[in-house]
Amino acid sequence: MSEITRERLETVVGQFRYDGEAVQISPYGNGHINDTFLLELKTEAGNKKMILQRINRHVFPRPEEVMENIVNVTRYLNQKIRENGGDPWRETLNVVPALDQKAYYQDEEGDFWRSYFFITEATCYDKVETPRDFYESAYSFGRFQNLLAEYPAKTLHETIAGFHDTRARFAVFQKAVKEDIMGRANQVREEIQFVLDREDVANCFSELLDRGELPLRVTHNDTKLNNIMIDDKTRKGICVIDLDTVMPGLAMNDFGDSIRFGASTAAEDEKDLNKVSCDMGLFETYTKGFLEGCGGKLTGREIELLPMGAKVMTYECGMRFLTDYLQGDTYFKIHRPEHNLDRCRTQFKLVADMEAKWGTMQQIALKYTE
Ligand code: ADP
Ligand code: GN1
Ligand code: MG
Repeated sequence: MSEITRERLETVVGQFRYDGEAVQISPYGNGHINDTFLLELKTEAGNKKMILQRINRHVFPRPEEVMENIVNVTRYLNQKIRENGGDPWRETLNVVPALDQKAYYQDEEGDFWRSYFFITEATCYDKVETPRDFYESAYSFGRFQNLLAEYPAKTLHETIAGFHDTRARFAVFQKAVKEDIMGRANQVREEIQFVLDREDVANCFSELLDRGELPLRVTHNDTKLNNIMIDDKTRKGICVIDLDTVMPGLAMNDFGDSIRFGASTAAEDEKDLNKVSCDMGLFETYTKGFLEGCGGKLTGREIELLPMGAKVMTYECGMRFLTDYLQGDTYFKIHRPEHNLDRCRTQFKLVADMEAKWGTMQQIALKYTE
C-alpha cells in the first residue's frame, strides 16, 4: 500500500467531522494490520484526542463492509450498555462520521480511512502485568460475546473469508510450501514439519462444524490482550476494540487466541525460546474470567473444548506467520527481516508446551464444566 505523507494525513483529517483544529498527529499502537495514528485536536473545551486509521485493504478487501459491521455492532452495544447503566463513550468504540456522514473516507488513492473517539485514561497492554488484568480481559471478551448473543449473526459480513478456517489455512500453507516463491522453505524444514505433523489439529473444529456439533456465535476473532482497554484508575476491562473481524465464529477460538498471546510467559516475537511457555496459572485465570463474562451461555461441550481452542489458535497463528514468511512477508507488518519466523517459532513452542501440559489444561476446563 502507498506511503502516508504528512500532506496526505492533513487532507484526510479535513474529511472528518471534528469539532476542533488538528494540532498534532503521530503513529500509534502496536497493531499488526492497520495504520493507526493518534490525532490531537484543540477545541473550545480543551484538547481532545482521536484515533485515525487507514484500513489495510490487502487484508480487508471490502472495507465498506467492515465499517457496516462496526457501525451496526457498536450501535447495538451502545444500546445494551445504556440498558445496563454503563457509559457508552467508554465501553464501546464510537465512530466519528466523515463530512458526508459515511463511517469512512475513501481517498484519491482508493484507501479507506476511519476515525474513533479516543478512550482516555485507559491502556492496551502488550503483556500481562498482573493476573488481575488478565482476568479483566477475559471477563471483557466473555461479556462481549454475551452482549452479542442475540445479535442477528446472519446480517454480519464475513470481512475475511474463512478467517479461522484452520483446515483451509492448512491448504494455503501447503501451497505456500510447494510454491516457495522466496526460496525460504529449505531453511525452515523443521517448522514446516511441525505443521504437517499436526494436520489433525487443523481439521479438528472444521470436522465438528461439518457434523453440526458446534454452535456458531457472534465472536470477536482477534482477542489479543492489546485489543482490550483497561481503565487506568479502576483497572477494570472497559472496552473491547479492534472490531474488524467481528463475525460468526467459535467461542473456543476467542478463548484460544487470548491464551496464545496473554498466557505466554514471553512476547509473541521473543527470540529466546527458553523464555516461552504457557502459564497454567494464567490459563486458569483466563478460563474463570471468560466463563464468568459469558454468563453461563456456553454449552458443556464448548467448555470442554476450550483447551483445544487454545491449541488450535496457537497452531493456526504460527502457521499463518510461517505462511507469510514463505510468501515474502506481505500480510503482517514486520519490523525486522525474520520477524514472522521468530513469531512462528514462539507459537510452535507454545503448542508443544500445551501438548506437554494437556492433562492439566483439561482438568482446569473440567473444573468449570461442573
Ligand atoms: P490493528 O488492527 O492494527 O491491531 P487496532 O484497532 O487494534 O489496530 O488499533 C491499534 C492500537 O491503537 C490499539 O492496540 C490501541 O492501543 C489503540 N487504539 C485503537 N482504538 C482506540 C481508541 N478508540 N481509543 C484509544 N486507543 C485506541
Ligand atoms: C493480527 O490486528 P492485530 O494486530 O490485533 C491479526 C490476528 C493475529 C495477530 C497476531 C485481521 O491482529 O489474526 O492473531 O495479528 N489480525 C488479522 O498477533 O489478521
Ligand atoms: Mg489490534
